[in-house]
Amino acid sequence: MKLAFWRKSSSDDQKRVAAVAAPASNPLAAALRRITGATPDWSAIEASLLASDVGLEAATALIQAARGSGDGDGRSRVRAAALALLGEEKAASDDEADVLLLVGVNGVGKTTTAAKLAVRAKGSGLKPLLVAADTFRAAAIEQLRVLGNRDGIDVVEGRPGGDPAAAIHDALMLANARGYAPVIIDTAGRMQTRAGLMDELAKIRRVVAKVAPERLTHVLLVLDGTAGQNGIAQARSFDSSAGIDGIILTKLDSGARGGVALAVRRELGLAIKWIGVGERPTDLVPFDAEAFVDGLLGAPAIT
Ligand SMILES: Nc1nc2c(ncn2[C@@H]2O[C@H](COP(=O)(O)OP(=O)(O)OP(=O)(O)O)[C@@H](O)[C@H]2O)c(=O)[nH]1
Ligand SMILES: [Mg+2]
Repeated sequence: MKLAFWRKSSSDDQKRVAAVAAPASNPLAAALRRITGATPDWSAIEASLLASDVGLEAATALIQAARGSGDGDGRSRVRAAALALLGEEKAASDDEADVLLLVGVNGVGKTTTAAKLAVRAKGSGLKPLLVAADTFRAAAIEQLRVLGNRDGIDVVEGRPGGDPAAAIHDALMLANARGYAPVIIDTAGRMQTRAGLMDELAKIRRVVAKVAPERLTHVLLVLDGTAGQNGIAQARSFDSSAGIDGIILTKLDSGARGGVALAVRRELGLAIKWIGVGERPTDLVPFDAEAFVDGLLGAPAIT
């Protein structure tokens, strides 16, 4: 089944990505205009990158790469370096995943993002299934049920206090029988430091591989874009326990300065798949590196 198209970014998506990437009052664009010939003011550009939450490591790497590449003005050099850092588009097969398992610490946006993904899939003519596998809290199951009802999406509910893997097992059997895809699984928030909880994630992954071996499964780590360096530490820990296939960066609309995406990419080496840009069901867009970098750097200077 061809699933990739629901993740393709439209021009409207690209505008939204660019808008959340843009730092308030765009100091970067201003710094990038302070260019005299081929001698950009690198320290001003680095300071602006830091002010946009790019982080010291990524900012240093970007400036180094941009300085080293002799071609073009400051903006185009920084732009090329940022795009290289964000990496090439993933291979097409990467976008064919039809089981998406959302993991992350408490409150980052897993449940609402699961619903947003389903809305997007449905809007593209697919038949998504939501799975409420956060069985730790009855309220979490209720939350996904309400979102599913609101958006007209079927939800398989785990039993409060029950084994999340059992709910996932049932959901995948149903999906196989009734042709649901993608299957989007919401899990409980967990501390990355709690070994038992992290083991459970590994178990869930094994169940999915067993029940639906023909379905490509991706574990997506949901990170709160406003959490900064803390998010990076979470990601390392989740990756070693469950194996992370990609990142969903949420809340870029609320206080996070977009540069955090570059920090995440640089420090984790994991692809950002989606970004959350608000609280409405449609406020999730595919991460688009070019649109993002153009938003971050501002419009090119008119010369
Ligand atoms: N502004 C904004 N708010 C968001 C975004 N994504 C999620 N939220 C909000 O973040 C809050 C927590 O979202 P949930 O989806 O319940 O988070 P969770 O990770 O499932 O939380 P737990 O199940 O408690 O671990 C809610 O108020 C969401 O509306 C986003 O992209 N932008
Ligand atoms: Mg939740």
